[in-house]
Amino acid sequence: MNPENNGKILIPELFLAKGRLTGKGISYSSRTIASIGSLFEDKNAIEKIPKDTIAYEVASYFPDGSCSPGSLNFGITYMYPVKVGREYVMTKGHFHSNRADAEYYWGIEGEGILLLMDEERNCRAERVFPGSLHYIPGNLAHRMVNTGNVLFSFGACWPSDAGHDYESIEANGFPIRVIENNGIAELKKTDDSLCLQ
Ligand code: M6P
Ligand code: ZN
Repeated sequence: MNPENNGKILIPELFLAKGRLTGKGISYSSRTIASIGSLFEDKNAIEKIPKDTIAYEVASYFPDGSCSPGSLNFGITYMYPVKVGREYVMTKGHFHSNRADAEYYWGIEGEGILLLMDEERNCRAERVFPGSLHYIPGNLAHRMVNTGNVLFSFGACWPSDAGHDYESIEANGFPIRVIENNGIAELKKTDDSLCLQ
Protein backbone atom coordinates (compact mmCIF):
# COMPACT_ATOMS: atom_id res chain seq x y z
CA MET A 1 0.00 0.00 0.00
CA ASN A 2 1.25 3.48 -0.90
CA PRO A 3 1.57 5.29 2.47
CA GLU A 4 0.85 8.65 0.76
CA ASN A 5 -2.66 7.43 -0.06
CA ASN A 6 -3.26 6.88 3.58
CA GLY A 7 -5.32 3.76 2.94
CA LYS A 8 -7.72 5.67 0.62
CA ILE A 9 -9.29 3.82 -2.30
CA LEU A 10 -8.54 5.90 -5.40
CA ILE A 11 -10.82 6.68 -8.33
CA PRO A 12 -9.29 5.62 -11.70
CA GLU A 13 -8.27 8.33 -14.13
CA LEU A 14 -9.04 6.44 -17.36
CA PHE A 15 -12.40 5.16 -18.57
CA LEU A 16 -13.58 2.88 -21.34
CA ALA A 17 -17.34 3.13 -20.89
CA LYS A 18 -19.38 2.02 -23.92
CA GLY A 19 -16.23 1.77 -26.03
CA ARG A 20 -15.26 5.46 -25.56
CA LEU A 21 -11.79 6.14 -24.19
CA THR A 22 -11.85 9.19 -21.91
CA GLY A 23 -10.04 10.52 -18.86
CA LYS A 24 -6.80 12.17 -17.88
CA GLY A 25 -4.04 12.42 -20.46
CA ILE A 26 -5.89 11.11 -23.52
CA SER A 27 -4.47 12.36 -26.86
CA TYR A 28 -6.64 12.75 -29.94
CA SER A 29 -5.64 12.61 -33.60
CA SER A 30 -7.48 12.29 -36.87
CA ARG A 31 -6.89 11.71 -40.55
CA THR A 32 -8.96 13.19 -43.37
CA ILE A 33 -9.77 11.25 -46.53
CA ALA A 34 -7.68 13.80 -48.44
CA SER A 35 -4.61 13.05 -46.27
CA ILE A 36 -4.82 9.32 -47.09
CA GLY A 37 -6.10 9.80 -50.64
CA SER A 38 -3.11 8.03 -52.19
CA LEU A 39 -4.24 4.73 -50.59
CA PHE A 40 -7.37 4.50 -52.73
CA GLU A 41 -7.65 3.13 -56.25
CA ASP A 42 -10.23 5.54 -57.66
CA LYS A 43 -8.49 8.92 -57.83
CA ASN A 44 -11.52 10.65 -59.43
CA ALA A 45 -13.73 9.59 -56.52
CA ILE A 46 -11.40 11.27 -54.01
CA GLU A 47 -11.89 14.62 -55.78
CA LYS A 48 -15.66 14.35 -55.15
CA ILE A 49 -15.27 13.99 -51.37
CA PRO A 50 -15.07 17.26 -49.37
CA LYS A 51 -11.43 17.87 -48.38
CA ASP A 52 -12.14 17.99 -44.63
CA THR A 53 -14.09 14.70 -44.48
CA ILE A 54 -12.72 12.72 -41.53
CA ALA A 55 -11.77 9.11 -42.30
CA TYR A 56 -10.97 8.16 -38.72
CA GLU A 57 -10.08 9.50 -35.30
CA VAL A 58 -7.87 7.90 -32.66
CA ALA A 59 -8.10 8.45 -28.91
CA SER A 60 -4.83 7.22 -27.36
CA TYR A 61 -3.23 6.89 -24.00
CA PHE A 62 0.57 7.07 -23.98
CA PRO A 63 1.76 6.43 -20.41
CA ASP A 64 4.00 9.32 -19.35
CA GLY A 65 3.77 10.55 -22.96
CA SER A 66 6.77 8.35 -23.57
CA CYS A 67 7.94 5.55 -25.80
CA SER A 68 9.71 3.77 -22.96
CA PRO A 69 10.55 0.09 -23.37
CA GLY A 70 8.22 -1.95 -21.19
CA SER A 71 5.32 0.54 -21.37
CA LEU A 72 2.09 -0.19 -23.24
CA ASN A 73 0.14 2.27 -25.39
CA PHE A 74 -3.62 1.97 -25.67
CA GLY A 75 -5.93 3.40 -28.32
CA ILE A 76 -9.46 3.33 -29.66
CA THR A 77 -9.88 4.11 -33.36
CA TYR A 78 -13.23 5.38 -34.65
CA MET A 79 -13.66 4.85 -38.38
CA TYR A 80 -16.47 6.65 -40.21
CA PRO A 81 -18.54 4.86 -42.87
CA VAL A 82 -16.99 6.65 -45.85
CA LYS A 83 -16.39 5.04 -49.25
CA VAL A 84 -14.09 6.27 -51.99
CA GLY A 85 -15.91 5.10 -55.08
CA ARG A 86 -16.60 1.45 -54.19
CA GLU A 87 -13.61 1.10 -51.88
CA TYR A 88 -14.21 1.13 -48.12
CA VAL A 89 -12.38 3.55 -45.87
CA MET A 90 -9.16 2.10 -44.43
CA THR A 91 -6.47 3.08 -41.95
CA LYS A 92 -3.12 4.13 -43.34
CA GLY A 93 -1.65 0.87 -42.06
CA HIS A 94 1.87 0.26 -40.81
CA PHE A 95 4.60 -2.15 -39.81
CA HIS A 96 6.18 -1.54 -36.42
CA SER A 97 9.61 0.08 -36.69
CA ASN A 98 10.66 -2.43 -34.06
CA ARG A 99 9.61 -5.59 -35.92
CA ALA A 100 9.76 -7.66 -32.72
CA ASP A 101 6.80 -5.76 -31.23
CA ALA A 102 3.33 -7.33 -31.53
CA GLU A 103 -0.09 -5.71 -30.97
CA TYR A 104 -3.66 -6.64 -30.04
CA TYR A 105 -6.67 -5.30 -31.96
CA TRP A 106 -10.27 -6.01 -30.95
CA GLY A 107 -13.64 -5.13 -32.41
CA ILE A 108 -15.93 -2.86 -30.37
CA GLU A 109 -18.69 -1.46 -32.57
CA GLY A 110 -19.68 -1.95 -36.22
CA GLU A 111 -17.92 -4.32 -38.57
CA GLY A 112 -14.68 -4.37 -40.45
CA ILE A 113 -11.84 -6.35 -41.94
CA LEU A 114 -8.27 -6.54 -40.67
CA LEU A 115 -5.62 -6.92 -43.36
CA LEU A 116 -2.28 -8.41 -42.33
CA MET A 117 0.80 -8.54 -44.54
CA ASP A 118 4.35 -9.80 -44.12
CA GLU A 119 7.50 -8.30 -45.68
CA GLU A 120 7.11 -10.57 -48.75
CA ARG A 121 3.61 -9.13 -49.29
CA ASN A 122 1.86 -12.37 -48.31
CA CYS A 123 -1.49 -11.20 -46.96
CA ARG A 124 -4.61 -12.39 -45.16
CA ALA A 125 -7.90 -10.84 -44.08
CA GLU A 126 -9.79 -11.37 -40.80
CA ARG A 127 -13.36 -10.35 -40.04
CA VAL A 128 -13.69 -7.88 -37.14
CA PHE A 129 -16.89 -7.46 -35.10
CA PRO A 130 -17.86 -6.57 -31.52
CA GLY A 131 -15.98 -9.00 -29.30
CA SER A 132 -13.49 -10.32 -31.88
CA LEU A 133 -9.87 -10.33 -30.72
CA HIS A 134 -6.86 -10.23 -33.08
CA TYR A 135 -3.25 -10.94 -32.18
CA ILE A 136 -0.91 -9.23 -34.62
CA PRO A 137 2.59 -10.75 -34.58
CA GLY A 138 5.40 -8.21 -34.61
CA ASN A 139 6.51 -8.72 -38.19
CA LEU A 140 3.14 -8.09 -39.86
CA ALA A 141 1.83 -4.82 -41.29
CA HIS A 142 -1.76 -4.15 -40.22
CA ARG A 143 -4.60 -2.12 -41.70
CA MET A 144 -8.28 -1.89 -40.69
CA VAL A 145 -11.18 -1.38 -43.09
CA ASN A 146 -14.70 -0.24 -42.13
CA THR A 147 -17.02 -2.46 -44.19
CA GLY A 148 -20.28 -1.31 -42.58
CA ASN A 149 -22.68 1.60 -42.99
CA VAL A 150 -22.12 2.80 -39.43
CA LEU A 151 -19.23 3.86 -37.22
CA PHE A 152 -16.67 1.08 -36.79
CA SER A 153 -14.51 1.26 -33.68
CA PHE A 154 -11.74 -1.00 -32.50
CA GLY A 155 -9.29 -1.13 -29.62
CA ALA A 156 -5.52 -1.48 -29.83
CA CYS A 157 -2.77 -2.16 -27.32
CA TRP A 158 0.89 -2.11 -28.36
CA PRO A 159 4.36 -1.68 -26.86
CA SER A 160 5.20 1.99 -26.39
CA ASP A 161 8.52 1.64 -28.20
CA ALA A 162 7.08 -0.18 -31.26
CA GLY A 163 7.11 2.88 -33.55
CA HIS A 164 5.13 3.25 -36.79
CA ASP A 165 6.84 2.38 -40.06
CA TYR A 166 4.56 3.79 -42.79
CA GLU A 167 7.32 4.14 -45.38
CA SER A 168 7.74 0.41 -46.02
CA ILE A 169 4.19 0.11 -47.33
CA GLU A 170 3.97 3.50 -49.02
CA ALA A 171 5.17 2.43 -52.46
CA ASN A 172 3.11 -0.74 -53.01
CA GLY A 173 0.46 -0.77 -50.28
CA PHE A 174 -1.28 -4.03 -49.44
CA PRO A 175 -2.01 -6.60 -52.19
CA ILE A 176 -5.70 -6.73 -51.21
CA ARG A 177 -8.33 -4.01 -51.61
CA VAL A 178 -11.76 -4.23 -49.96
CA ILE A 179 -14.50 -3.28 -52.42
CA GLU A 180 -18.28 -3.04 -52.08
CA ASN A 181 -20.28 -5.19 -54.49
CA ASN A 182 -24.08 -5.01 -54.14
CA GLY A 183 -23.75 -4.14 -50.46
CA ILE A 184 -21.27 -6.94 -49.73
CA ALA A 185 -17.57 -6.46 -48.91
CA GLU A 186 -15.36 -8.36 -51.34
CA LEU A 187 -11.60 -8.79 -51.46
CA LYS A 188 -9.84 -7.76 -54.63
CA LYS A 189 -6.30 -9.08 -55.08
CA THR A 190 -4.10 -6.60 -56.85
CA ASP A 191 -1.10 -8.85 -57.46
CA ASP A 192 -0.19 -12.54 -57.29
CA SER A 193 1.25 -12.51 -53.75
CA LEU A 194 0.36 -15.50 -51.60
CA CYS A 195 -2.10 -16.00 -48.80
CA LEU A 196 -0.43 -15.57 -45.41
CA GLN A 197 -0.96 -18.61 -43.17
C1 M6P B 1 -4.50 1.78 -33.78
C2 M6P B 1 -3.05 1.59 -33.42
C3 M6P B 1 -2.30 2.91 -33.56
C4 M6P B 1 -2.53 3.48 -34.96
C5 M6P B 1 -4.02 3.63 -35.25
C6 M6P B 1 -4.33 4.15 -36.65
O1 M6P B 1 -5.12 2.58 -32.83
O2 M6P B 1 -2.46 0.63 -34.25
O3 M6P B 1 -0.93 2.69 -33.35
O4 M6P B 1 -1.84 4.71 -35.10
O5 M6P B 1 -4.63 2.36 -35.08
O6 M6P B 1 -3.67 3.38 -37.64
P1 M6P B 1 -2.56 4.04 -38.60
O7 M6P B 1 -1.45 4.57 -37.73
O8 M6P B 1 -2.13 2.90 -39.47
O9 M6P B 1 -3.23 5.15 -39.33
ZN1 ZN C 1 0.58 -1.14 -34.88
